[in-house]
Amino acid sequence: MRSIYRKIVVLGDTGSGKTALVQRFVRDSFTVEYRPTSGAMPSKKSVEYGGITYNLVIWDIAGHLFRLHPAFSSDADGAILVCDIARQESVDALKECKAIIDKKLGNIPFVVAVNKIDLSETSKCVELEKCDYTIIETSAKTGKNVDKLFIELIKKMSEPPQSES
Ligand SMILES: Nc1nc2c(ncn2[C@@H]2O[C@H](COP(=O)(O)OP(=O)(O)OP(=O)(O)O)[C@@H](O)[C@H]2O)c(=O)[nH]1
Ligand SMILES: [Mg+2]
Repeated sequence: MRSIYRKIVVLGDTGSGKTALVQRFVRDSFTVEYRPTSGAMPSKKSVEYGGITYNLVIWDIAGHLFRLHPAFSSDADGAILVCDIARQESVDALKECKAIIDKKLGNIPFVVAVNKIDLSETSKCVELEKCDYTIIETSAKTGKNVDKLFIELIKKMSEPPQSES
């Protein structure tokens, strides 16, 4: 089977659940206590999709660092932008993240995780749904849609690059 390497960056506001989503995906576990990420943490996982093995290196980047665009984001093949459905400032930060990606990383594939849907009664982020993004409602706590989130990004990374319009 063909095997390829892909680097993914996980970006978003502090406390939105980036580390929890990566931990759920890679180790299928969840930690209730909040331990802020201090820099950037790489994790590895291999996933099969469409007859190809994707060897993923997933960089979980501390929320307070996303504006700095440090070197660990620069050669990313794809991005996951995470917000916390219950906190408006994390939705605002997501939009800012997207603008930074556009400017600094160019037209790379990305998906949006509207996380912590286990805490929300509506489980819809109306504001983001107006944008033309691929939005996955996730819960790192229950595991809901976490595999789907990564598979959607792999799908996008396996498509030919979109031309800028
Ligand atoms: N209920 C619920 N809590 C969650 C979920 N995801 C994360 N949390 C909690 O939210 C807090 C922050 O999660 P983290 O994954 O550490 O957040 P982060 O985005 O990595 O934060 P920084 O590293 O500071 O940028 C922790 O207490 C987690 O247990 C979720 O889907 N549901
Ligand atoms: Mg973290």
